[in-house]
Amino acid sequence: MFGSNPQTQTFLVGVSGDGGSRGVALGTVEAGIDAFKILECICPPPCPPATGDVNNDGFLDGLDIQRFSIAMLGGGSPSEVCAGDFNTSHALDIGDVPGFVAALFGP
Ligand SMILES: [Ca+2]
Ligand SMILES: [Ca+2]
Repeated sequence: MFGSNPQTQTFLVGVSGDGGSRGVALGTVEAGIDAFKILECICPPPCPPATGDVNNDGFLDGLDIQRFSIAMLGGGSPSEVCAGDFNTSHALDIGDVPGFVAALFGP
């Protein structure tokens, strides 16, 4: 993984093998990359400002607490993450809780 901005992170995946015909590595396999070219970078669209309406029903109320909690545990859709990402970390994490609580109970 390269870069520090999630919008520009790149994942490089490679597969190496021992060349055996049985499909089972019998020893240590070493591999390296001599040259590579980035052909395409697919970045998620930027999130609009977080609203806290995680279940996207047009209201900010107690029903969003459950979806926020589930999304924070990794079970959220991209739109749910965007709706609750108050600290703009591109994920729902503990840093979003103060913003979510303030939005939920604020004026
Ligand atoms: Ca809602
Ligand atoms: Ca966040």
